[in-house]
Amino acid sequence: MNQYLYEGNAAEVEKMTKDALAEGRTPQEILTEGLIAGMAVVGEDFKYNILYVPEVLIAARAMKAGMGVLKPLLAARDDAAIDADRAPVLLMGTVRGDLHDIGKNLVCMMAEGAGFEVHDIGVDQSVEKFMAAADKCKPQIIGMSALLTTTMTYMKTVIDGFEEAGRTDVSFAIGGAPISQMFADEIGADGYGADASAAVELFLKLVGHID
Ligand code: B1M
Repeated sequence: MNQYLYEGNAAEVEKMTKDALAEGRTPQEILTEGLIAGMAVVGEDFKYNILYVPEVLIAARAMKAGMGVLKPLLAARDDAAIDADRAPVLLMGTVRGDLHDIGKNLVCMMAEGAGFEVHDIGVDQSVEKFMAAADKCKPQIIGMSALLTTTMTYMKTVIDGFEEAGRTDVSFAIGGAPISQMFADEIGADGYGADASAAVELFLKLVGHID
């Protein structure tokens, strides 16, 4: 599956994801060892100019084909999920200037599985767009994703924007490959998730569902 993902063969990645499920492998194992591991190799070769943007885009499409198969399973409410009638609202988006959405989409799927009502506003989102969306869906948590060192700084712009508007009724959670706990502390975010599971754990803590 790693190799097919690297080659951008979406049909094979989709088929192998289904086959792996039929063999009894868990969605988590397929995600981590099949899809994410394959994309890590793409990321390395991208860094050293062995692969270029078009090839990476095709690999991303193959990854999304596999994620499409896993989505109903990852987003299915798990046993420990928050009661549906008390579902806290999570607003998620990738920040302005950044078009990476695979990690954000994964976080959204797993948060749904934990019982959150998820509003995903997509990529390249400005502080104004986050505010307009927050007016509509009234989130307890705003989750922001950034994959570029040039866009991660925009997370502070969003947090400052809400603070300047006196909107302190919302918690901010952040994540993405270049993000660290130190950066989260520096920009005044309420927490950082290293991966989708850690992000969901953080969301549950922020709404007081776990300690
Ligand atoms: Co981009 N890209 N890319 N890219 N790309 C990176 C990020 C890069 C590290 C590659 C590299 O050089 N090795 C590099 C950034 C370098 C840097 O900033 N230091 C890079 C670059 C440079 C660029 C361009 C500038 C390239 C160019 O045009 N010259 C360009 C920028 C476009 C833009 O955004 N304006 C660009 C474009 C693209 C594509 C469009 C081709 C494609 C994105 C397709 C898409 O997302 N729809 C792409 C891809 C696929 C990657 C890599 C290869 C893979 C990213 C990915 O999907 N990983 C990436 C290399 C890498 O990360 N190693 C790279 C899989 C995903 C499951 O992991 O997104 O990390 P990740 O998400 C994780 C965690 O980070 C966390 O949970 C997820 C699940 O475990 N998480 C959160 C993520 N968001 C969270 C939010 C939370 C909590 C946790 O909220 C609370």
